[in-house]
Amino acid sequence: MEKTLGIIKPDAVANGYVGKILAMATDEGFRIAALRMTRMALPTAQAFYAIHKDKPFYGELTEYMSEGPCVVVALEREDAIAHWRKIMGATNPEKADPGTIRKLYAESFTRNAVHGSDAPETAAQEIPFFFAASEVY
Ligand code: FUP
Repeated sequence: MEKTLGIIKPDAVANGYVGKILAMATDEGFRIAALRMTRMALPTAQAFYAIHKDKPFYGELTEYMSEGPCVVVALEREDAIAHWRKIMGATNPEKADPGTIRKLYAESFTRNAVHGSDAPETAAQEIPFFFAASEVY
């Protein structure tokens, strides 16, 4: 079993897609191991996306991620990291496969509805970024 960090981003929360996205996760066999709604302050979003701090889109990305509440989840399943990325779809929703979360619900390349960890080392940093060990069930 593997865990990944998922984020339902501010556009998807504001557009009312929390229930639909969580249902897609559980329908795909994910167990919700942790869940919280939280609005990141700008410095928190900047810390979460520190890997992108030199990229031209960093300002736009971190302002968007702090504009309203997200729903953060730790999702558990066999092959959780790769499988969550598969059902999220490509980063750019215009390139995402039909039926993926981003194709269905994303607003744009930046405002792309969901996040998922991209590797085991990333998940091991991202889950504790949001959850104390005692909050992961
Ligand atoms: P992903 O792993 O699919 O979330 O994508 P990345 O880690 O490469 O990028 C993180 C976020 O930055 C993406 F979800 C969307 C945003 N982004 C842009 O806004 N513009 C870009 O050119 C690349 C990424």
